[in-house]
Amino acid sequence: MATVQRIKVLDSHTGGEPTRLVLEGGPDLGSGPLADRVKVFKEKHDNFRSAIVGEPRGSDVIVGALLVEPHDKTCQFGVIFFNNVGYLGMCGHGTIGLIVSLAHLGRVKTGPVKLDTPVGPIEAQLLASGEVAFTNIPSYRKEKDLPLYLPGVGDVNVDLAWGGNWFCLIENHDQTLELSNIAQLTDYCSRIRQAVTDSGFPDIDHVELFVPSKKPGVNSKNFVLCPGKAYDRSPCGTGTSAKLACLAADGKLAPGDEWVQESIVGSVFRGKYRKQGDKIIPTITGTAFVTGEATLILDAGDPFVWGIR
Ligand code: PYC
Repeated sequence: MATVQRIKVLDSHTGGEPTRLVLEGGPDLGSGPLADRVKVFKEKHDNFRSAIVGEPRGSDVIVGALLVEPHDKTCQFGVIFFNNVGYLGMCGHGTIGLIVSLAHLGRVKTGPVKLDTPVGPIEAQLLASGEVAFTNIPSYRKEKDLPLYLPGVGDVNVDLAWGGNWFCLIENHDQTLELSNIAQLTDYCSRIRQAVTDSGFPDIDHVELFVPSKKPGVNSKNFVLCPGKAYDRSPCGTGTSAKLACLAADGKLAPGDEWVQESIVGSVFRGKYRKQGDKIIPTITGTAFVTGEATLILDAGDPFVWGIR
C-alpha cells in the first residue's frame, strides 16, 4: 500500500476568492447523481476534503472543486464544491475559476459548456473578453422581511433566498462594509445566522449584507459570510443570484437589466436574469486568474495528513 498519495490541483482566484481544482487523485464516489456522490464524499471521504482545503495545505478561505464525470450525459464535466466545513450546492466564483482553469489546460475554448452539479446542471462559457458567464440553476426568494431579534441590536428584518446555496440577505443594518471592519462584520453575521437558525431555518448558512456602492456604475457592495466563518472575497455568484431573486420579486430589476455587484474587496460581478415561472434564471459574469499548478502530497506518516481536524 502506497504511503504517499499525489493529488494534482490547479489554483485560481475569482475576484480575490480562491478555488482549488482537484484534477487527479480524488476519491472514488461512484457514478450516481452528483447529490448522491456528495453523500458518499461526506460519509466516507470527508478527510480528503479537509486535506485539500484545510490547514496546513490550505486555509479557511479556499473553496475546493472536485472535477468528476457528469451523471447528466448532456454535461461535459461534473463538479463538487467544498469548503472548510462541508459541501456547497453550487459555487459561482468556483464555476468561473473552474472554466478559466480548464481553459488554461486547453480543455475548454470559448463557447458554452454544460456542467453537472449536486443541485442540477448549469451552463458556463468562456467569453472572447476572457471573462466567464454562467447561467445558474433556478433561484427564488423564500421569505421576505422575516423579523429577527438580535440581542444587543434589536429587531432586524431579513430576506431568505436560494441561489444554489441558502442566503439570509439584509439591507437594513448599521454595519460599515469596509475591509478594516471584517471582525465586526463576521461577529454581526454570525449572530444573524444563529438568529435565523433559532427562527426555524437551520439550512440558511450564508449571510449577506448590502450597502449602495460608492463606485460609478456599480449598484451595490456586499459582505458575505460563508458557513465556516470565512468571508467571500468575491461578490459571491450564488449570493448575487439570491439577490437577483429578491430584486425580481420586489419588482426592482426587470428581466435582462444588469445588476453590478461589488464585493468587500472591490471586485465585481455583473448579473441579470430571465424569468422561469415564479423563479428566475440568473446569469452571472466575472473574471478569474490561475495562480498555481501543483501536486499535493498526502504522506500517511504526517500526523496532519488530513488537515487539522
Ligand atoms: O461564489 O457562489 C459563490 C460562493 C459561495 C461561497 C463562496 N463563493
